[in-house]
Amino acid sequence: MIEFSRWPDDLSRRYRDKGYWIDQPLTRGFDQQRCERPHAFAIICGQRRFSYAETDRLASNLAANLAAAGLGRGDTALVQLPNLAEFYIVFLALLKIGVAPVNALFSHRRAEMAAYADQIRPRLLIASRGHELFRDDDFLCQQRAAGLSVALLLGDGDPAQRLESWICEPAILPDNAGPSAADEVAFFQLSGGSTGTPKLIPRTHNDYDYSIRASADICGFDAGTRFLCALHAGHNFVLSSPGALGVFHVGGTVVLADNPAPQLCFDLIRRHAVNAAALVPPAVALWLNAVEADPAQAEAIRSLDLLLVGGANFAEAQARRVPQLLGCRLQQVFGMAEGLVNYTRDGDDDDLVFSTQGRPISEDDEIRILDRDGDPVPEGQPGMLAVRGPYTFRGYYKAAAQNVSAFDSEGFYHTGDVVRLVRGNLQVVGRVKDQINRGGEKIAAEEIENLLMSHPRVTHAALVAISDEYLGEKSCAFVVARGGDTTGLTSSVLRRFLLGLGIAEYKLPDRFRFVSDLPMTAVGKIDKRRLREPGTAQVMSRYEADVAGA
Ligand code: J2J
Repeated sequence: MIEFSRWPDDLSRRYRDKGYWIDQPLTRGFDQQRCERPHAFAIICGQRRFSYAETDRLASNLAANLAAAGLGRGDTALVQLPNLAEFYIVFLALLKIGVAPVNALFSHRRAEMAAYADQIRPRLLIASRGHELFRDDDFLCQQRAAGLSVALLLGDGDPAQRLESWICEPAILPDNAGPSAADEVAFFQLSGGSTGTPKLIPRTHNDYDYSIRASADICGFDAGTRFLCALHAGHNFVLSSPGALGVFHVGGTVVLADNPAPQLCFDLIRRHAVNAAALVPPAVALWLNAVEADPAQAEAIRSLDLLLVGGANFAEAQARRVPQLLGCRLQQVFGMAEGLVNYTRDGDDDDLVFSTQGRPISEDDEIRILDRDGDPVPEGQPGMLAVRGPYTFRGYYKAAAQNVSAFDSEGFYHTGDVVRLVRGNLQVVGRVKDQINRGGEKIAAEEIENLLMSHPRVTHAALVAISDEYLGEKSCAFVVARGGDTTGLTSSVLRRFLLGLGIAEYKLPDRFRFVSDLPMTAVGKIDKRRLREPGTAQVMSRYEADVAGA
């Protein structure tokens, strides 16, 4: 059994009584559709199409082969796959035998993978030879020394560890194999983070399945839904809001794209009559520009009925262009891998849909919008968002110290987002967490600052957001050189240094500024407010000094 912070008994009882938690495994939705419409397509991936029955057959083979290799309930897995059907086959297989995976993003590199492995100590690793980390066996050898027992690689030459072979080899699941209990950890979601090391979020079958069922309902997904997944399949947004699992719950089809580039996606939309998609704001901008430049493209995406947009701030002016140019409905989503997900609703008027990020899934999502003293702000005023509810986690995995600051004594998770209430909907207006949101990709400032300061010639570093027309935010690192000597210490030297440490490329500072010292607050912390461009994130600044521990 995997240790994690549970909901207290009174809340668990309430969530069951209200029918949110139904004590079924996370494969429930898929299993039901596999019985009801075995021949319907669940996944389209390039030229390959997988019916519900076929997907299940392959996932069952893999599950049984893994069980025969001694893997089962209570074990963990580190998984890193690109947007291929195998991602879902593996996920379903692991759920079937109670192995809890971390699904790393494909952009993650050695540093992130090692940090996840350190936390979960995986017995199983599933990855692709196409990823630079798995071109040789270095990382695998390290993990074997640390307790890894099975490694399966997509595209490997040796059939014994070739993922495709394990998926295709028919096998029968032994009677004693099965999913973990519904109130136990089904898998770990990734936190965007705001501290030094990437953190993991335990998600149970009960809580995640509820968020998926409710999301599919709110977004009107049904068996006719053909959903384009163009962000990484493991990201919480496209996995569960309603995402691929929402599609499987209703018997629709997931169409996989490698990335959100308009040419690629428009072609997939046209070929497969895609009617729903989910994007981060910079990708929406690409789509809008493509149609504006060539209005004939609008015809190619005529089937698209619904575009879900979330992950980062979406400018109202852009939002208004979505129906005009793309000819589809817009639904804004403000969600987080930690739990809480908000949607604008069908009945919302245009102003609400274009200018707010929606309201929570559940009437039992308890929302508080707080001022610096922890008191509720007057209605309509910006404040820090805290939440407790049937699918919001109760603690990061193995992170007792961080949980103390992220949760209050009543178990409310303090999200680090600054929001205000607009006619019952939330509008995201800023952030107090020390994070950069680079077009939906989250960067924990502290993680990069620590790595920069591990360079022998750097004494201090501070990473802050700078505004960017396309991504919304980019990152700028302020660096103090040892002894003030910057000779030969250039941006490219530091970028190479960071790359050498094996971090994902999106975390590399977009800009470096070498300074002789950094401004300090009265309590001796770096005063990031003074490093930011004037006018950037003013709302955030109002709270930041207090949160920074003044
Ligand atoms: C502004 N900021 C937003 C939005 C998330 C659905 C959709 C997105 C995520 C996600 C997700 C935002 N406007 N519409 O998990 O299920 C910022 C907030 C939030 C953080 C969470 C889902 N939507 N954000 O983006 O875990 O700061 O999840 O706390 O990656 O993204 O990031 P993440």
